[in-house]
Amino acid sequence: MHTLHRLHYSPYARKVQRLLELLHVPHRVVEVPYGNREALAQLTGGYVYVPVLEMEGGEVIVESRTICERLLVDHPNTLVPTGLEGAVWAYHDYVEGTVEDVLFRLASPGVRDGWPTAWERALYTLVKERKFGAGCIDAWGAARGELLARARALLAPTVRTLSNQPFVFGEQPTLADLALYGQWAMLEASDASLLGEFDPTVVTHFRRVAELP
Ligand SMILES: N[C@@H](CCC(=O)N[C@@H](CS)C(=O)NCC(=O)O)C(=O)O
Repeated sequence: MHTLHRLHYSPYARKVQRLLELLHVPHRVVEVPYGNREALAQLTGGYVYVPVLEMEGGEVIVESRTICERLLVDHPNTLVPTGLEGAVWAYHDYVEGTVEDVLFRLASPGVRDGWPTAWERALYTLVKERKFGAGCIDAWGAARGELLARARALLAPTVRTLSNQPFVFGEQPTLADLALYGQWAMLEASDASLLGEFDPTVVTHFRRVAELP
């Protein structure tokens, strides 16, 4: 059985988890303690981000894009339909680049405040401040309205599409929907009310993808 190492709020890990479920791949999910990644570092040889997929045979794969590529090759599926490969992967990459760049800022204050220990809150803050500067998480909290407006504008074409059809590329789900699902899961993990502040279409899409058998 495969093992997925994840953090609950990680959009990349949640995308991989839903993919494992949709492909009906037997797996277990290990929640990595944010403040103690010793086991993860030992498993990977020092990589302490998530997701990490530990394959049944012992192979360890990091980077969610690489994990998805491998799972999609190993298990028959219709998540990257013939003829749409470029478009589906491009949309996936757009969500995890341009869209995530706004949404993680919206999610960060809630994710930080949700850690149960002072050490984890401090570590999360340190990781973000090393990259984005002192006080960045509080600044994003203060700019919530502006970030929401940017996110709404960015996602407006997607919302228009999803108000006319159930999934990004039509009647059937693709990897593009799983990438969006990961983002919705991150917002929900940060603050249960955040997702509802977008168009209700987004909430419906989140549920629709979450409930796919
Ligand atoms: N490009 C990587 C990104 C992985 C990544 O950034 N993971 C974040 C969670 S979303 C993480 O592990 N953060 C650990 C930390 O904040 O210390 C992927 O797609 O797997």
